[in-house]
Amino acid sequence: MIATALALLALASPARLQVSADEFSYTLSRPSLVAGPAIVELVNYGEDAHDLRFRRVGGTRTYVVGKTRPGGRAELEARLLPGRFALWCSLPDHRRRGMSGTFLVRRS
Ligand SMILES: [Cu+2]
Repeated sequence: MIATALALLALASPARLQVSADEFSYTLSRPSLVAGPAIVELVNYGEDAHDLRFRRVGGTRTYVVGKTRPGGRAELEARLLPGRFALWCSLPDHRRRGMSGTFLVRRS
């Protein structure tokens, strides 16, 4: 009974991914998360503004976590499909300077 309740609780709570930004790189809290509801949080530890965009490889939708000032944070709730996602900062020149990466969304 308790196991069932815990399983339901696990299903109800979204997966979380924290992405820390700095000049000029991202650090991810985990390399993969389970498909379904997710909260992606951008935390800016840098001295410049940064944002976060990500898209599933082969997908068409680009998710946007808006520009955050130094010390700021922002988050986005989304329902993610399984696959590999590419992420990047859209501020001029930041992607080329190293602000990009990938993460994996795996089937539960
Ligand atoms: Cu940036």
